[in-house]
Amino acid sequence: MTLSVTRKGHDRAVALLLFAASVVCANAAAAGQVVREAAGADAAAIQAAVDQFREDLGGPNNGTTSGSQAMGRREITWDGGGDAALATAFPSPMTTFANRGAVFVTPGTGLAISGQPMPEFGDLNVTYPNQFAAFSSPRLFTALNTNVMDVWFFVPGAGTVPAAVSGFGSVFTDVDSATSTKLEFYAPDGALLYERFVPWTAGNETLSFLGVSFDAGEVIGRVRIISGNAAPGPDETGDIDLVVMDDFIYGEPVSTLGLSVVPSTSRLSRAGAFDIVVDATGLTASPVSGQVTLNGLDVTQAFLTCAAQAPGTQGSTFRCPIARGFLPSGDHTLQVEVTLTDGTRVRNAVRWTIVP
Ligand SMILES: [Ca+2]
Ligand SMILES: [Ca+2]
Repeated sequence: MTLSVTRKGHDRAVALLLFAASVVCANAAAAGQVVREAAGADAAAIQAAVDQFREDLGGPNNGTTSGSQAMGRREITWDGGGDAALATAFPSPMTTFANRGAVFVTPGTGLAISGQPMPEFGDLNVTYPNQFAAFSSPRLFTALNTNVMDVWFFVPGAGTVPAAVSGFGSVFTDVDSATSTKLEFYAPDGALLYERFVPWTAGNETLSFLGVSFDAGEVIGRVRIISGNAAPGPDETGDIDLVVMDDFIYGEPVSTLGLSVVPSTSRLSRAGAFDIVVDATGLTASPVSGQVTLNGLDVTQAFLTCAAQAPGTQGSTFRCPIARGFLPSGDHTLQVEVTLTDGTRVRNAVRWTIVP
């Protein structure tokens, strides 16, 4: 879209008809989360699910390349330093991987990467090397004195520009319970988009994988990881299920800075009218082009035509009124992406659950 809206041309009825046609098409295409998961005795048991998830996100693996790349994904194996590396603890927030666009926060006392002198967290408990196994050898990851941590996304680099991704997945080791280990996916506006337990399998030194991406345009600003039902430290006895993490795999982080959409992610009554407001006034450079999608389908022209006719559209704030009953019941995701004069892009999305 061109963000300088002209007010000539189509009348508002045409705009709404266009938008309506887009909604009908987009509704047919509505999907949502794509889940890849597996659990088993060894790396081979989850390899296909991991590879399918990588394919969902697309390539290449952008490693530590600074800035948000046009395509691809990021991965963290924790294996830098190799076999000789010492077990290392980090304070929260842990910014070590900000160059890959991820910062870790925990309510516990910190986070740790496993290593010598007793790999697989034998430093936390001497039984753990017989409990846990690596997917990518040799190092693993955990939060300390808690089973809870959050992954926040930033534009890869200094970790100062908030960003969002299209999907996130993690490998876990030794998930023994169907309800101990979970991923929660939150939109940039803070609303919960989806949550799912990580698949389990009996035995020790097993591996599990859960990866979720979104194909209707949703983006994730934060992932909460609940890893097992207790903090690492004790022996795994009784109902305790200790779980630690290996590889993180996630979509390329794209800045959300200065771009917002309301209504935010929420339930909306079909009986009510509302205005879609896209606010791009906080962008750090001038917009060059952009795209609006509804449920994954391009509705840029319809949205701009609607906004051009509506009161309340001025400068970099775009308003499109939605009449009562206009959107069918169900989930609808509106995503806006803008390319700036400096070549960077900004992207945000909301999901409305329309209820009767
Ligand atoms: Ca590893
Ligand atoms: Ca366990």
